[in-house]
Amino acid sequence: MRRSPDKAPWPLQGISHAHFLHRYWQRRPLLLRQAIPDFRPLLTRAELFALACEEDTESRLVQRQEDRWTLKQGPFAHRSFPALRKGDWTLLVQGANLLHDGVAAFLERFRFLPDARLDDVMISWASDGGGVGPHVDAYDVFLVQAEGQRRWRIGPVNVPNFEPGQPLKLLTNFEHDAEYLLDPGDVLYLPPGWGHDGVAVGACMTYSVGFRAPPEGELLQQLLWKLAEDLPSGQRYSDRGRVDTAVAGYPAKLPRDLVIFLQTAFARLNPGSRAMEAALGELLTEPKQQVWFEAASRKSAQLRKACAAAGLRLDRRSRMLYTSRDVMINGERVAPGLARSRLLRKLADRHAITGDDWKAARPEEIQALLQWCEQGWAHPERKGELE
Ligand SMILES: [Mn+2]
Repeated sequence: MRRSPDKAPWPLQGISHAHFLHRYWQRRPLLLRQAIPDFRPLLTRAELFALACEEDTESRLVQRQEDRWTLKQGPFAHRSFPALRKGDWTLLVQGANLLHDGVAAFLERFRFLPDARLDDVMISWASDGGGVGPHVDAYDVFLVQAEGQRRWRIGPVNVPNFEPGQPLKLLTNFEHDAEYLLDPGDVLYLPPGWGHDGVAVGACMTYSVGFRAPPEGELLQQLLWKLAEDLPSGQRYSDRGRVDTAVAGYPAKLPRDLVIFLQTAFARLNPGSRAMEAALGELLTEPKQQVWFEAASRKSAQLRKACAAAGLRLDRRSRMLYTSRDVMINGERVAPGLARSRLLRKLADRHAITGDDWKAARPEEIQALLQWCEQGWAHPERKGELE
C-alpha cells in the first residue's frame, strides 16, 4: 500500500533515528543530554495532582521512611498528599496520555516504533529524595526529565531478588554501574530488564514513555480467551453409552473421554493467520479498564458538516491498528466492507484525516466515521488546535 509517509518527527536530538534503532533499541541503555532541547513541562504539578484525584485515574503514592516503604493507590483526596516540603515521597500518574491532550500529542513523537508496542506515559512528581526505589521493569522506557533534577543509577540485573515484606518490588543488593544526574530535556532510554533507581534531587517531574514487551504466556492467555469466546458454541460433551457400572467404585476419576473431547476442540481451534491477526489486533486495541468514551453532544448532521469542513481526529483514548486484511479500533474489527479501506488505515497511522479526505470518502466509510464520532471515539478536528 503506497501512501506518502507522514512520519512523526524524530524526537531525540544528538542521535540519528537509524543509529538509535540499530545500536540501542532493545540492546543497551542510552543517555542523551538535551535530547529534547527547551523542553517545557506539559502540565503543572497542580494539574498533575488534580488528575490523581479524578475517579478514573490510575495513580499511586509512594513514601519512604528510612527503609520502610508505603504504597497507596489513588484516586486521592486533595488533602491526602504529604506536605510538598516533606522529602522522600512521589506521586505517579499512569496513562497520562489518556487524560491530557498535551501529553497525548507529546506521545505522538514516539510513534517511530509500532503502536502495538506502545503502552503509555506515566508522569511522576517527586519531592526531594523521592522515588520508587531500585527496580526492574518488563518495559522499554524513555525517561524524560521534565522539571527539576533526578539522579538515576542503572545496572544490569541477571537474576532479580526482591526485598521481602515491602509493598513494592524492590531489588535487594542492587549494584549500579552508571550514575547520571538528569536535567530538564535530558532523556535516558532503558531496555527491559535493566535495574534502575531514580531519586529526586530537589522536587522534580519525570515522564516515562513505556513500551510493553509482553511475555508469550501473557499474550497466549488473552488470545486463547478471545479465540474461545469467538468460537461457535460447537458440540456439547456427551458420554452417552460410555459410562459403565465401574464408575460407581471410582467416581472421582477424571474420564479419559473428557480429556479427548477438549483435545479435539483445541485442535479445531487452531487459528489461521487471519483469525490470529484479528484477535491480536482486537486485544491490543481494547481500551484500558478505566477508559470510557463520552457520546458526542452534537447531532449527526452537525458532526458530518464539521468533519467535512475541518477533518476528523481520533480521541486521545482511541487505539487503532490494522493488518493487510483488517482494521481494528477499540477492541472491535470494522465491518467486512471496510476491511480494506485505505482511508481508515490513514486515520490509524496519522490519528487524523483532513476535510478533503472526508469529502473523498465512500458512503460506508463516512457512516463508520460518523458512528465513531457519535460514540466519542473520534471528533471533528478543532481548527487551529494541536497542529
Ligand atoms: Mn521503572
